[in-house]
Amino acid sequence: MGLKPRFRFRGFHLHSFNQYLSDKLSCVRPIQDTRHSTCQRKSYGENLPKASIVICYHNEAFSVLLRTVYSVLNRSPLHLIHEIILIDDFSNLHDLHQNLTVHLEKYLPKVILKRTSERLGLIRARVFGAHLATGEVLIFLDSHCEVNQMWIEPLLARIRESRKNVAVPIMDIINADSFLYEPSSIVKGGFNWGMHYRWDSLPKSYYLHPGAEYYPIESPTMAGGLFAMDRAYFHELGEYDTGMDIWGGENLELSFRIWMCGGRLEIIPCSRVGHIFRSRRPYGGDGFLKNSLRVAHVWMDGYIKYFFQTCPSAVNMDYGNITERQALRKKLNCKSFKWYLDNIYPEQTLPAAVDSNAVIRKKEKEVEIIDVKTRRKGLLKHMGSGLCVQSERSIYDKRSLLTLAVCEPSEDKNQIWYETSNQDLRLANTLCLDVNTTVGPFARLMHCSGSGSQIWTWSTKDNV
Ligand code: UD2
Ligand code: MN
Repeated sequence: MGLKPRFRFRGFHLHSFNQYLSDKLSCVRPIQDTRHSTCQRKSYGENLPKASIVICYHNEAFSVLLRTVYSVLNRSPLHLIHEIILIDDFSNLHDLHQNLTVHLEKYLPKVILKRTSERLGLIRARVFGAHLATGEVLIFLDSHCEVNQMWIEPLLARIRESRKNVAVPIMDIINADSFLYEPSSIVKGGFNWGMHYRWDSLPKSYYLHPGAEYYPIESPTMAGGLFAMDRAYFHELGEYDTGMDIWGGENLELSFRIWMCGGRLEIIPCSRVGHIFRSRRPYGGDGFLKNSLRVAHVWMDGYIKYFFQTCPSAVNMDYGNITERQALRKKLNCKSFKWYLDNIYPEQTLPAAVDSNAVIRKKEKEVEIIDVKTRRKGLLKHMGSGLCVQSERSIYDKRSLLTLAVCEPSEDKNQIWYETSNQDLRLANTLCLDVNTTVGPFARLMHCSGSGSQIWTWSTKDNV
């Protein structure tokens, strides 16, 4: 007998994914091997360093958390797993801690579970977990992942090559509604001047290199949740900024620090880990703006002005004391942000001057406010046919494909595009023009995410 709809929705409300379905799936399940076939033939030798896997969570769904742990145990050679450390960041979900304790004692005695004595937020919780770890390498995972075949070997092999390599797997997608495991394309990490992480596509030339399908790719930033790093190096490099709260910013901070202070950050195409991407964070609290300010003040030198230009509400916000982190930058003798942009992220552009019509838009269910400015608005006219681009369905319909229709330069919102300071194009100032590269290049409407798949440039100067 199924649950009444009321209870099905409860799972969505608590977790922003289909918990009802997850509870019905086994915690051990086969998933598609999404690696390139060349990866399947590679081997990495015997003497790989052992890893401590650190997984922090606040109010994670029991079935999803267990599936994360089981996937690690079932798809890694056990001699490479020094330990799995679960950090319960002061969850208050009924029975979660009790059920987990019982399950681990009964079935998984090697998995360590520690609970924090107050809500630390994911950044401090990770530092707490890293201090308990004793393996040679630290691997952080979010609590809603499934690792794929041979995910761990290529990460560890890269760290064996150099302890200053920080290795990031390709993040596949576990669909939040259907729980299907879907491959994602190979992209790099970047950021926009609102200090949001974004995915940047690789230049076409990348695919022409022999071995491109398995060779590590230098990445200016990482998404933050999944990476492997030599444990002693993590401490040497200053762990995380523990002045940061709950969520956000630590991924860019660590990325800048790695590159500017002598390390390397790489995406490893042969390592694949699925992650549930949610459209909304279901738990309370967020430190994004304050955390980003700390990052900008410590690491970005004069370039902080572009952050303020993009996000004026940050200018007068309190961000706490940063003297320790500034001292760390000095101690480690780190390079300038200009060096980082010139050498590691040359494709980054600076925001153009913007007009003063600030459009403050609330994203999803008021999770955060993004300051986005409109540069101009108008129709997108196809030169050949003289037709205009519009949404196939409603302007509010996510995933809607786009079609060409007779231009209606009136107030019909269905054809009015807003170009913003984020370099994206918003239909009726709502959803963004996005390219889906997973199933071939299709243009569609999606929530604005600041990702590389939503950045557009003009091909000729006067073509407005
Ligand atoms: C991404 C990262 C995430 C983190 C974040 C920026 C991936 C896959 N995820 O957001 O790891 O870097 O960007 O900060 O790259 N959690 C706690 N305590 C809290 C809040 C969250 O332990 O107070 C846990 C949470 O249960 C989850 C992890 O931290 O396991 C990351 O949180 P998220 O999944 O909400 O973040 P995500 O994936 O949107
Ligand atoms: Mn996550």
